Amino acid sequence: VESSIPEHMREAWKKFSPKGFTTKDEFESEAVKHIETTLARSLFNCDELAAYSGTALAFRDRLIIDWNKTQQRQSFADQKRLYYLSLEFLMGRALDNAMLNVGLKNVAKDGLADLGFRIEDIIAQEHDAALGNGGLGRLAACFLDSMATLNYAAWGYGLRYRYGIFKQEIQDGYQVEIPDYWLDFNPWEFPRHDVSVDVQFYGWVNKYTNDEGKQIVSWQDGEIVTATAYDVPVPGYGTPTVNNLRLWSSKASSGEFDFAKFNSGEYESAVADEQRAETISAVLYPNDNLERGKELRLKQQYFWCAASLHDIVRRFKKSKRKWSEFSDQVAIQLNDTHPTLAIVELQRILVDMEGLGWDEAWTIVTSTFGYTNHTVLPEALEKWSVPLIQNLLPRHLQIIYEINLQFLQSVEKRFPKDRDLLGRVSIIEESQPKMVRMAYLAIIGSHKVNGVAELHSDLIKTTIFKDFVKVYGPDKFTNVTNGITPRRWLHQANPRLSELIASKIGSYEFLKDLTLLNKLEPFVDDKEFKKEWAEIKYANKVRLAQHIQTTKGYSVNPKALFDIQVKRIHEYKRQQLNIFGVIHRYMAIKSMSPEERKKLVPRVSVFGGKAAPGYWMAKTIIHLINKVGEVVNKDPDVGDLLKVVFLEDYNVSKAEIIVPASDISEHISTAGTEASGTSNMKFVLNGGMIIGTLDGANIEITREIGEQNIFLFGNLSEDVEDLRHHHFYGDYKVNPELVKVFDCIKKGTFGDEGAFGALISGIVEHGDYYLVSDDFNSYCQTQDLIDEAYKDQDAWVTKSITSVARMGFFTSDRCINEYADTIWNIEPLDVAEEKEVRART
Ligand code: Z15
Repeated sequence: VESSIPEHMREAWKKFSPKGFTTKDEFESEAVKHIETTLARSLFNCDELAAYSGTALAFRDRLIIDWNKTQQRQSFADQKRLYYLSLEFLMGRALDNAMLNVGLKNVAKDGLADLGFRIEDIIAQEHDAALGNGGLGRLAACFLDSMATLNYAAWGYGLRYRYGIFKQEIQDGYQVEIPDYWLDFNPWEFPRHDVSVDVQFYGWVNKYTNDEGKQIVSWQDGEIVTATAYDVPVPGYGTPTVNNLRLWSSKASSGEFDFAKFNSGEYESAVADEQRAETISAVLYPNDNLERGKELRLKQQYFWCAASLHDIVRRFKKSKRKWSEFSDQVAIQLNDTHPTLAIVELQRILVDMEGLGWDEAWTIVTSTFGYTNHTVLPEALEKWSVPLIQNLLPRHLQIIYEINLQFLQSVEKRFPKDRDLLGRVSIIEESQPKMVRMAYLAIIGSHKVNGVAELHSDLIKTTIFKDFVKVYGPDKFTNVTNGITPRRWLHQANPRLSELIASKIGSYEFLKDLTLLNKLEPFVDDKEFKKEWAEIKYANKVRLAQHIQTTKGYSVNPKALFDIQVKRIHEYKRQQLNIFGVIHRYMAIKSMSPEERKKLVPRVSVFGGKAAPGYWMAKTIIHLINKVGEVVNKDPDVGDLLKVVFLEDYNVSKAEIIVPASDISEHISTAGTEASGTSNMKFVLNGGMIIGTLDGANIEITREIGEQNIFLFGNLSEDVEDLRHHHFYGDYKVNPELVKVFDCIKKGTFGDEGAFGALISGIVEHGDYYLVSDDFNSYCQTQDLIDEAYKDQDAWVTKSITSVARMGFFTSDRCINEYADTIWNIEPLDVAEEKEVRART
C-alpha cells in the first residue's frame, strides 16, 4: 500500500506527522493549546473541568499516534485476530490509566502544578465510562487492558449506550436511580461515520429456486436500523500497542428515515421512527445475573452481533483469502450467552449471502467461536421465546431449528437408545411458549466452553451442562480462572504500595509479570518494610475516612478495623448475612459492661453496591443496612466500637478508593453460587484479608496464599443441595442467635419492622434458599477470630505481605495468555522494532 504513494507525498507526511510530547513544557504547551483553541477557554475561565479536558485531549493525541500505528501494524502483519464480544465494558476512567500507561503521569503532574492545578482534582473531573453492571463488565475491561499490554491483536465489540448503569442515591434509606447520561464531553471516543452497517429486523423469508436451479433464501421487507461505529483507544502498559474497542450506536437508516412523511407534514410519525431506531442503543439493562426476556434487549443483542459480524467479515474479505481460512484469521469469544446470535448470524452470512454449503459454513462457524459461561444461577440463564424470535428474526429462527435438527440427529446416532437425552439437550425447550436455550446454542456453536474458576468449571460439567459432556466428551469444556489487571488495581489505585513493592524488588517489572511479587516474601520479617506497609494501609484508610466524611457527613475512626463488602446487591452474595452479623454485634455491645467494651476491636462496616431497579428484595437489604446505620451510628453506648456505612453509587472510580482501604473484605456467597468473584483478588492484592466461603475463586486464592492467611467459614458447595432439601422436608430450625437478631428487628429497633418482614420470612418460612441460617454461627465465630487476629498487628501485617507476595496467579495477563494458547490460538505481535524506533526518537 505504502509504495503506491509518491515519494514526495510520503516525505511531507513524515515531516509533519505529530510525534507526541514527552517533556513537561511540551505537555503544557499541548494542554494550553487545546484549552485555548479546541475548547475556546482562557486562563481566566479555566476551571478544573476545562483543565481536565485540555489534559485529556493532550493525552488523547498521544494515544492516537500509537493507535494508528498499531492498527496499521496489525493489518500489515495479517495475523489472526481475536474479537471479544461483550454487551458490557465497565471501563471506569481513562485519563489516569492513559497517563500511567505512556509513563507520563509525573510529567502531567508537574505541568498541571505549573498551571495551578492538583492532578488528583483534575483526574476526578472525569465521568466514569460505566457501560456495565458488575463483575462481567469489569472483567471485559481488565481483559482489554491485558490484551493491549501483551500486544495481542484484539478488538472489543460492544454497544455505545447513551445511558450507562444508573447513578444511585440513597433517600430515607431507600435506593433511588438517577439516569447516567455520560456523553456530554467524551474525548475518548471517535465517531466513524464512514463505518456503518445496516441491520435488519422483522420482515419475512422468501425461499425460491433461481434460474440455475439453486436454492435462494432471502429475508426481506424488514425494518432497517443503521449501526455507526464509535472507536475507543485501549492503551497497553509500557508498550506501543493501542488496541481498539468498537462500540455501535443505532440510528434510523438514511434510506429508512421517511422524508416522504416529513414532506407531507407527518413530522411526529417521522420523528417517532427515528426515535425507535435510536432507542436500541439508548440504555444499558441494569440487571446483573438476571434475564428478563424483553424484546428491546433481544434487539440490542442482534443489532450488536450483526454489526460486529459484518464488520469482521468485511475485514476478512479484504484479505482475499478462501473461506476455509476464516478461522485461521478470526477468533471470536462470546462473553456469556448475550452474543450467541453471532453464531447464527455468521452461519446466515456464509450460507444465504456468500453461498457456501451448510456443512462447510458450519465447520467454519464452530471453529471460530468460543463461549465463556459466567453463572449457574437458573434465573440468569438466557432463554428467548420462539414467537419473539420468529417475529423479530424469522430467518434466524429457521437456522436455529436447522442447527438443532442436525445436532439432535448426530446425538441420536451416537445414543440411539436414549430418547430422554434428546429432549434434554435440545436447543428448543418444549414449554408453552417454546423457548430457545441460548447456552445450549452457544455450546453447540463453539469449539470450546469455559468456566471462570475451577469450582465453577467443575460445576457446569456436573450440573447445567452435564449432558453435553456426555455428548462431546470432557475436552470441549475447560477452565480459565479469572484475573484482574494489576495496572489499575494496584499501580493506579494504590500508587504508594506499588512504589514500595518496586523499591523492594528492584523495579516495576512486577506490573507486567505479577509472579515477581514472590520476591517480597524474603522481606516479611523486615521491620522497616513492615512499618511502611502498615503506614500505607493506614493512609489509605484515612483517605476513605475523608471520603466518608465528605459524602456522608460523619467521621469514622481510621484506626478501627475496616470491614468492607462492595459488589452488586444480590441475595446469593448475602449482604443480608453481613448485616445480620452486624446487628448481632450491636446487640452484644449493648449487653456489655463498660469494662468488657474496652476489650473490643472497634470496627467500621462498609457496604456499597447497586440493586437492580426491579429487584425488590435487594432494595430491602439496602434499606435495612441504612436503617441499622442510622441507629447504631448515633448510639452513645456504641461510639467508635461500631459504625455502619452505606456508600452511595459504588462504581469503578470509587472502588479505586475503597479497595486499598480494607482490612477485611467480605466474599460470602452461598457456596456454589458465585462463579468466580474478582473483587476478592483486588482486595488481597492491596494487602487486605478476606472473610469468605469456599466458593468461586476464593478456593484458588486460599490455595495460593495459604489457609493461615484467609478467614474461611460456612458450608461446602457439595452439601448445599442436601441442606436445602432438609429445609423443606426435615425438622428444620432457624439458628437461635439469628432468631434473636430477627426479634430485635421485629421489635422495631431499626424503624418500621414491617419493611423487613420479607427478608425474615424468606429465611424462617420459605426455606432459606441461600442458607443464611446454616452459615450464621460459623460466620459470627469467624468474625470473632478476625477481631482476635487483628489485635496482633505484627502478625496481621505478616499475613498481609505474604498474601500479596503469593497473588501473582490472579493477573488477567495470565488469564489472557491461557485463552490465547488454549482457545484462540493466537500469538502476540512483535513490537520490539517499534519500541526501538521510539527509543531513538
Ligand atoms: C455477572 O456480573 C456475572 C455473571 C453473569 O452471568 C452475569 Cl449476567 C453478570 C459475574 C459473576 O457473577 C462473577 O462471579 C464473575 O466473577 C464475573 O461474572 C466475571 O466472570
